[in-house]
Amino acid sequence: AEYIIENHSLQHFAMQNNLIGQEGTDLFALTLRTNKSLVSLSLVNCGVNDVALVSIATQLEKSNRTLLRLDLSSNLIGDAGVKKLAKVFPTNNILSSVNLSKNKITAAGGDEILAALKQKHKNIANFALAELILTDNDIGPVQHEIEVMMGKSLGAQRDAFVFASDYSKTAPLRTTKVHVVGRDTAGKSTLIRALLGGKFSEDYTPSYGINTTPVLARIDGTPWEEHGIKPLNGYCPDFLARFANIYLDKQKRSEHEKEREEAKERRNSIQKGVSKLVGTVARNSSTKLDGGRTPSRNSARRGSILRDVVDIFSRKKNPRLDDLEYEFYELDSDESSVYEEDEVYEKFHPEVLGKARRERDNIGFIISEFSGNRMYYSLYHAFLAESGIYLVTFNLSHLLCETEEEQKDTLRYLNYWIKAIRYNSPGASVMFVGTRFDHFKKTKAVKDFVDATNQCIAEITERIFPEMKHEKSKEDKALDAAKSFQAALSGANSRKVNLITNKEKKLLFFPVELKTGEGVKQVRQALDEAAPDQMFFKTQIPGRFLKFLDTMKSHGKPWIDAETVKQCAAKDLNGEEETEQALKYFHAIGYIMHITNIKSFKGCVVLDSTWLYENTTKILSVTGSDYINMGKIKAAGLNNDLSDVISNGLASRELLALLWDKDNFTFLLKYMEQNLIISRWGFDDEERVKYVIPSILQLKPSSLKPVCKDNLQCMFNFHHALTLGVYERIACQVVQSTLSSAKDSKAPELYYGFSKHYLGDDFTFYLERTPDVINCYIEDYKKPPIKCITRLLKMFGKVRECLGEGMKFETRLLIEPKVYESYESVKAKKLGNWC
Ligand SMILES: Nc1nc2c(ncn2[C@@H]2O[C@H](COP(=O)(O)OP(=O)(O)OP(=O)(O)O)[C@@H](O)[C@H]2O)c(=O)[nH]1
Ligand SMILES: [Mg+2]
Repeated sequence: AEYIIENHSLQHFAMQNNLIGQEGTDLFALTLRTNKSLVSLSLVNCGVNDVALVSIATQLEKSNRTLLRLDLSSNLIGDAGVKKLAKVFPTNNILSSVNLSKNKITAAGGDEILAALKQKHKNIANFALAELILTDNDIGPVQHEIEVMMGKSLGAQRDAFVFASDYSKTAPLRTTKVHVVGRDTAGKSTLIRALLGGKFSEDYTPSYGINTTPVLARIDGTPWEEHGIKPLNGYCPDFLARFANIYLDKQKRSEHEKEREEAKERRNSIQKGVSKLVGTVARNSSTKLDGGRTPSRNSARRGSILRDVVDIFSRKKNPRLDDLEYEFYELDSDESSVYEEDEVYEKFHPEVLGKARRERDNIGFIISEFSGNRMYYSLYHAFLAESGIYLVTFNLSHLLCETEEEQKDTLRYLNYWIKAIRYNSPGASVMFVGTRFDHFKKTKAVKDFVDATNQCIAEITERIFPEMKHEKSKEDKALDAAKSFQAALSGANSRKVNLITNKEKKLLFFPVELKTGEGVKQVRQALDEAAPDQMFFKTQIPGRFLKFLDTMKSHGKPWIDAETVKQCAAKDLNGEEETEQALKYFHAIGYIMHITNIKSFKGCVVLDSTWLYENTTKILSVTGSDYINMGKIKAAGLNNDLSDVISNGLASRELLALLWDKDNFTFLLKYMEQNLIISRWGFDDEERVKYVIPSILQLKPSSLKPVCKDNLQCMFNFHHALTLGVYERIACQVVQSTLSSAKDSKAPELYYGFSKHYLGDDFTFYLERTPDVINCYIEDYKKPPIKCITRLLKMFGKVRECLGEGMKFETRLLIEPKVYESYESVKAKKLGNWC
């Protein structure tokens, strides 16, 4: 038992024929109090007596909210113990199966159980108990009554499942994405572990690529739980159960409303007898004291839900729009059910419903950690979401206490991420988390450090959104900056990035101390609070959306092409428009990836995004051996190929084929090529096909400097919006154009952020990346140099197709020392040496 107290991933524990005694019982009770993963506990023939049961039941009544199954058959339990356990039934809404057969229960115990069930049955939404085995006791006729009672509650659950499987019913899934981003060693993995209630570790293991964990958050600020959404199986029961649960909830609500109505009527009739004056006073005071605000809140809520619905599902021909009102649904609707009733009941064990019950009112977060390692950054674009919450994580001591280089680096990463968010996710929320607050606390000047950090974040946000103007009131600069940050975004884009500030401490960031867990609760709560504001969080989606997801998943593949998506949709959804809505929705909350920007995969759906992360990052992880099976590479005789990747960024087709599984090789290769992450390399005389990967190139030798002829220098200025990945994609694009347009071109010389290119004999030029600008220096030309820029602009256009319209820049050409002019006017007026 000591072991299971500590082991937080243990789900099942079973023991037989083993006398546990008093000490053992106490340990099990403690386990039920502290362990947050135990789902089933079985103590068969272990001498469990009334005293033992009382202490177990006390935990089930008070604190445990995970246990679904309890098997105590063949023990020494009598009426006193059962009396206590029966008390659990009306309050614990998780426990769904209890086995008490072969014990010493009599009619008195049976009466207690029956009374508890009756009480519980009234409260149908909380009814979890689906199985109660009492055979081989001495209960008498009451046992039959208990069975009838149990049958009724089962009927309610069954109805709920039928409801859930119905096509047209709607419910919100209450799910949103959380992206945890920041530089390496910022503390991202540690933060996620802390949010989940895990243990702190001093050890640092770098993360590779993107790691996704679906979790459930209870809104009481306690640690989050990992959620069992498996990418390719177990999907539908989870979702339908959640749906079923929401139905039960609605039913409960309507019961409440009925009760309230009745109470109101009673009150009214009493008031009629009282004098007018007294009546008015009574009404007024009751308005203030209790439910006075409720009606207006209700109608506001209804309004907002309707607005959501109209936003997302507004289709003039939608015949079901009336149904979307937040109302109670009749069960005997004549809509055809997606699943047959019996099928539904067979498919879903009551346990599933019990599990879903734990999720009610909870929030689903799909947490993704983006590794801080720079080689993955050019990939991230494809995985950033338009909506959701960004946790921008940084290490406080890196930012303020270490070497200047370290500080600069930390700032660079912060800048990078703010840019990326501005660029890719104009609808998102941003939250800054500073780790290692413990480091600060040792010093006396904690407040100074905190202020400095705050100022730093205010400056970054201001710099990246230069269009914002704000009056700096000396007192509250920080919050001012936050406001302007928001205003700037809403001005720059129609959607608004929202900065989640630390209201409690009046800061722009959340300091945390992961070693002790201090501050983690505040982060959790802020996320819980921010979740309902996220796009699609409250959106009511119809059951058929989930059926559509199930149908797509049933193909058992990590991705399916546009044609197959269409076929699935034809089965489950009403037309193309609805298909688009469903795909957009599931994409936004992170259940699938709907590819829209890549030509040959347009409309294709990646059902298992983890699979895509893993495969696409594999080739970028060549230096970390975790992803890559070195033995396999050796065995295939591809050792040299591997070193070619590491030193030159060139991967052979054979190596890629080895890393990626055969069935999906073509898909992944095309995906990478069309996303401009890799590019066919056709310059060597070798017959073997190779691909260049600009994201993993080495830094340039310091001796290599760009050479510029006739002052032919041009800058592509991104004005604080140049994110990693843009330069790499341009490099890919130039490699492609060089190959396709000028057959006799020399191979480009590529480094990280720097390259030399030859476009046949026509042009020789350098590209160089600085934080906000990509510079081009023309070394030699046989045609008017302006043509080189025109060709480059075309390539930038291709990159924009891939990255989206958010990629904005200005092209400025040097016409005399220190004087730049726009591309258009240089061309029109033939300025400088360009034309
Ligand atoms: N003392 C202390 N150590 C911390 C704190 N936060 C993180 N650390 C340590 O910092 C190190 C790096 O943490 P990780 O969470 O693995 O870093 P990461 O951001 O996930 O890094 P990558 O996965 O490489 O991008 C670990 O050794 C942690 O123990 C903190 O608040 N206090
Ligand atoms: Mg990590």
